[in-house]
Amino acid sequence: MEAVFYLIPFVSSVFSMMTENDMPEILCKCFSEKAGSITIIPADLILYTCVNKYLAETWLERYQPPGLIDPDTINWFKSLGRKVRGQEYNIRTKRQAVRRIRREIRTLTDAQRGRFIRAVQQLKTRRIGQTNRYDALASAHDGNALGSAHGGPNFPSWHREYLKLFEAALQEIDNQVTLPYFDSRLDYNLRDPRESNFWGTSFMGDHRGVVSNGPFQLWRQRNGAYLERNGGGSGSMISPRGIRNVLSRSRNIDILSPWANGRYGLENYHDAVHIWVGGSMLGVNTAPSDPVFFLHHCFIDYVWEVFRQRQKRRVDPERDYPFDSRAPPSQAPNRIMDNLATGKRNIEGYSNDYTDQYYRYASSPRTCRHCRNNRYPYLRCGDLQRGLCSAKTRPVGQRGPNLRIQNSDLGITKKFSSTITDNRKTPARKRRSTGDWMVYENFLEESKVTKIGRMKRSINSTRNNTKERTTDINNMDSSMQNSFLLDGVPDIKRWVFIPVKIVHRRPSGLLFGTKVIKNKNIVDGVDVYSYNKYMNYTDEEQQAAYSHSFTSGSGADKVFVQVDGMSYNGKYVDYSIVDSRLPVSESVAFVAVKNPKLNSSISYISAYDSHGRICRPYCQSYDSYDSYGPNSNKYRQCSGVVTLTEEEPKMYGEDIGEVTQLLYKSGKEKVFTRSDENVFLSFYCDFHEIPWGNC
Ligand SMILES: [Cu+2]
Repeated sequence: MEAVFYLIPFVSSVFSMMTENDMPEILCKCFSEKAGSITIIPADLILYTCVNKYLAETWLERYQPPGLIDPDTINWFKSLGRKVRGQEYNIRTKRQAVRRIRREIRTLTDAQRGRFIRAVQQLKTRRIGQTNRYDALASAHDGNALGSAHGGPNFPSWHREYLKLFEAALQEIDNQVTLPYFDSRLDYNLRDPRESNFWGTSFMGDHRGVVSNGPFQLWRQRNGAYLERNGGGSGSMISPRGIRNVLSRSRNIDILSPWANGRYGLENYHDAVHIWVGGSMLGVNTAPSDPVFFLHHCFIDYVWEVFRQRQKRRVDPERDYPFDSRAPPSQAPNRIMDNLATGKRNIEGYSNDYTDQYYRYASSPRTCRHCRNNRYPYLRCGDLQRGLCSAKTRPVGQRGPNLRIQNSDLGITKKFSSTITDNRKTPARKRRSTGDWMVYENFLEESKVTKIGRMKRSINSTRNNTKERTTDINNMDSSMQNSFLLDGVPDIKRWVFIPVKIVHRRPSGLLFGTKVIKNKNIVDGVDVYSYNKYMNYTDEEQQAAYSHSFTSGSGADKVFVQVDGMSYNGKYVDYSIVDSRLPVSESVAFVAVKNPKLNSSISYISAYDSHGRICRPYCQSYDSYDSYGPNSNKYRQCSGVVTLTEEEPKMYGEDIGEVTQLLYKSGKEKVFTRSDENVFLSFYCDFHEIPWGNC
């Protein structure tokens, strides 16, 4: 249908086998609708929303999700639905509320948490139809539900029913279990949320790459890929201020997409956690493969419940289902919920029955009076100043195997120890930040600065000068894991690698520790790298960034490059390291796209930094080769949607070595010059302009 025309590549040049496409209309329209919010919310949230919208509307042309049509699964879902209703019936006849209580996972006893985790593990081992129960449930969050359960008024309702099914499935195994929630505000309040006990071995297990410890270690997704996380790349835990923003509204139309785009949008805050966890949680169709999904969504449901309770003073929450032509038609109030087989209509997810009959929430231990004196062994009064609880951190030994990669791990020590000896026996001094710090426009915290012209002041304000913002917290010590899932099969051979050039300009608001000494005195407010005549760029308006994100005092920072299959079902993310101290820093990232040998390989490639800001795509324009020669390396702004074909010249590599050869011709001396004519795509990260062109 609609999607057919995206599959016809727009051939801009016959010279290359990589060509630029026009941006699909769904994507382009979505970007231009939301572009106005880029100074309020990090643009990678807009990217996330719009890419998901495109993927939701085109899934049928791109792939067949497994497991949705399995009759055993459908019957089981129906029986779960009946069980939920049976519960309702019993309760009604006894006229007694025996609602189950859902609690924050850190407030459960070890025994309670253990039972919950064992029930989840049981779901994964007990079979249903062609698969196991866990995967059967996970598969419901795919296909039609991509579009009818996200980006609109049915987001909280569909997920409420979905969580209820999941909980009923747990209760089939252990009747005492309820679904706990993950209040990520408790982790936001940590200096570094990656250190939270939530990622400990008796909770969710580690967040670095393939999940290789904890109760879900080496789990497989329903398509055979490993369960993966890339914690703390970009994205954010949910800030207390963010929740206050949402709760300051009283109508669903003010907090739900597509009407609420900015700081009141519940789904935005939810998205930021999906991005923070990364890996399996990043793709909407793979997200429920991670049990974290259900705990995170349970918290979103908790927040929505608080919102609904507050609504009761003014509005009837059961009738406050916003719907108009801007919302996806599949989210019409009377349409049957997709994929859940319980026969409920979308609007029925707004019914009070859920929390009147089935469950209620124990309030979250947010403030210190709830978590003082070790009342809960996994929480502490972490933010004394504001009196807020935070998660405790994991023991250092539990923070993952690759926290520090030593040479011996790479097999290098042995090889060189006989020839190269290091006589310096003194241990390397642990570098700590000496007060390098930086500020960002507050995302997820209501900003005092909303107008472009006032940004300047915020950067120099005293509030932002707190020494608390140290820079030893950042994501520079973690790598990146991809699933290599492509059209349902995880295999690196289905992908090929392409080089992507990153040109990064120094963001504003940074101050590094290299002080300028002029005429015997320290010059305030500048460092050696910002003290120059080359660019006076640092005070200008720029895109919003996550408030809880930091740049290393060394200047090292990551720019992520993300690939989303436009003609296939696959996602790939990697990063390139840039030096944020420099006025301009350039580097190359390698990302994978669908192997063109497997037919149509159209990908949307985007780039964003670890603070959520988006870079602008540029494509090589070869049509100027007559006047400048073919190596002119002229780039012009483009959509980022590219088609890769098998035609010559080959602009991809089957592995990283082959791509490297594209950039540096073989030969001993030749590696000193990189030839960019084989780099089709480049990203310009100056964070100052709206990164998307007009439709
Ligand atoms: Cu979802």
